[in-house]
Amino acid sequence: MQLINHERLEDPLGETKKACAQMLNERDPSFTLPQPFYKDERVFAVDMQEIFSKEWLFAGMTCEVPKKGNYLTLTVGENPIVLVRGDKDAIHGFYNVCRHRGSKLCLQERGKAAKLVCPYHQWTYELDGRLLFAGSDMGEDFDMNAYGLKPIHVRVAGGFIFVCLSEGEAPSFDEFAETLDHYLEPYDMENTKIAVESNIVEDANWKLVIENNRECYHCNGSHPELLNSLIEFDDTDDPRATDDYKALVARKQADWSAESVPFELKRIGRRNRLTRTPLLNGVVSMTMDGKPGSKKLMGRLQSPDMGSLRILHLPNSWNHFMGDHAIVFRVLPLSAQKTLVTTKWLVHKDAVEGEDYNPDELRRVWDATNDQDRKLAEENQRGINSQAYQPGPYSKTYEFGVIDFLAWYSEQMIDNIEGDVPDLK
Ligand code: 3BY
Ligand code: FES
Ligand code: FE
Repeated sequence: MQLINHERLEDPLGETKKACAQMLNERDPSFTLPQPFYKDERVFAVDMQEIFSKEWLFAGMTCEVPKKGNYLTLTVGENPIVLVRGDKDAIHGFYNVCRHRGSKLCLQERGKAAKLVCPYHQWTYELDGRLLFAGSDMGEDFDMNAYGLKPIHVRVAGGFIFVCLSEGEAPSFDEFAETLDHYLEPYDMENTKIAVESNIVEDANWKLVIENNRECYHCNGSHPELLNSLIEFDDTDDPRATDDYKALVARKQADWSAESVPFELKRIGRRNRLTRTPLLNGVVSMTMDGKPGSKKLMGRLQSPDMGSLRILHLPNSWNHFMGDHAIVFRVLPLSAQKTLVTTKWLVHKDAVEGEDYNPDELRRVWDATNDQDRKLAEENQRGINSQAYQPGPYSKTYEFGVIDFLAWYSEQMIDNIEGDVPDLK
């Protein structure tokens, strides 16, 4: 499928791409990135082409499109996307762009439609993207088959929907998909619903948002609400892990084994990391008082005391699954120094608002945490924008997660740039 037909214009980013690859090749992997990676609109455009248009991205949850005709929209850079549930439970993904004169097609964030009808001149598409109706005067030789919606890659696993805008083959995904299905089986994610959600725009580069999430070095100074439940590390091999933590893990893992829920730390390349970790002793959920935020437990779980199943998907998602509710996070870059962070709190679909859960209570810890993280990322951005900024060293004890994220980012950028700038080497 030919998506872009701009070959008469030279790639205006060609030189920027070469410079990016060179700077990434030369950087010290245990230091923050050179300033342009956080600040410069041209480098941002390269991020959008080489990462956000080529890698798998977390888009939304299958429970957001529960029935045939339900759709969900999002925007990746300049690309509006629509995900729609069609026949046989299939979830289709398309550019949300009409093939007549290019209007955006589905305008709501979520909606339900028997067919997808363009608001401009009512061209009408089947849920699988075929063009069904194009007015009455397109001429006799008009070929309806040539004007279907442009598809994107879509994968569904464990209740998550991922998309990839790559023009050719998408990167491999099978191992992560199988792992997600396995780890999320106890939660029956198709039968959950969004209790409440938030969208915040942070005045910071998307990588600063992810870097901030990949360490808890800042937690003590910034996150009193989160530290009512969260332990600052999640691995018995972590240099900070105490004997008490190791003993707690051993006890909880015995309980989790009895419920047949996975807990092992699993890494898939550097892109994905999954692990179940205990919350503070005596605490079962990320709520202000540590008690369940929803009385109805998720899926087949019998105990609320499931710790937190943490799932990382680079470049744009981290998640916490507890016994009573789950919190999913999606990061979408808006410009070099603006990023949309969407947080969704999910509960069992039969949980009754006001009886089983109170959305205002459910969201309190992570609303506070998100706002604290927003301020940290924004101040980080302000300092980086200064002419005084130069890359600084990460702590290998506290910030290895950030080092890993940037190792993934650098490797993907260099590989993907080499794929489309032939004379790079
Ligand atoms: O996602 C988390 O749980 C936390 C928030 C702060 C640090 N990060 C690892
Ligand atoms: Fe969609 Fe005209 S642009 S029908
Ligand atoms: Fe934080």
